Amino acid sequence: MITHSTVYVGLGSNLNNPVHQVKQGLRALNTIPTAHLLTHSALYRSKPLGPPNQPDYINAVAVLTTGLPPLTLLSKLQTIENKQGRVRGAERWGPRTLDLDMLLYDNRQSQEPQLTLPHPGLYERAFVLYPLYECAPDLVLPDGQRVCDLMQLCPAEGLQKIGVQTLVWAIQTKVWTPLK
Ligand code: ROI
Repeated sequence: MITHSTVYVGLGSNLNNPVHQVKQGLRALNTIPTAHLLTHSALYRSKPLGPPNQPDYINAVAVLTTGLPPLTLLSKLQTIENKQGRVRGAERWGPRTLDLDMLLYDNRQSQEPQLTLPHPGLYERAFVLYPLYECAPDLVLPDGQRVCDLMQLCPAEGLQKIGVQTLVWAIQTKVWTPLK
């Protein structure tokens, strides 16, 4: 029997037209074999966490269903980041064209060197919690914490919703249709 897992992915960009990078990233997620984009949040503008002398970020969260195991999916995410011009090994917490963070993979908890699940930044980052809540208001994390409770403890700190969902996906055709 094929089982499908539910995966939450955080997207972030602050270089080379970040809105375009995030939308392109959402489309690319849907092209991963055996992965389907179920929904995504609005796009949000956020102040940089890390060195302040970098542009604001655009953030979003996507929800995927996939039969790929976590590390296989991780490598697909890294391929997408690379295709969108990601340069690794640059300044720590510096600007980037596209970051795809695996936030949650079902209820898995893992501390592998390549992948920590849930993503350790999930618990206190407004630019993750608010779009995550938008996708799944009833979500409970593997340790029993509710996303809605974490969000209430986390000030929005200049987080700005910049658009409603701009893409819809036709299930049979995998064709993206921009909403008017
Ligand atoms: N800051 C914001 N606002 N959004 C991000 O996606 C983001 N990603 C990062 C660092 C550099 C930590 N800061 C960020 O990786």
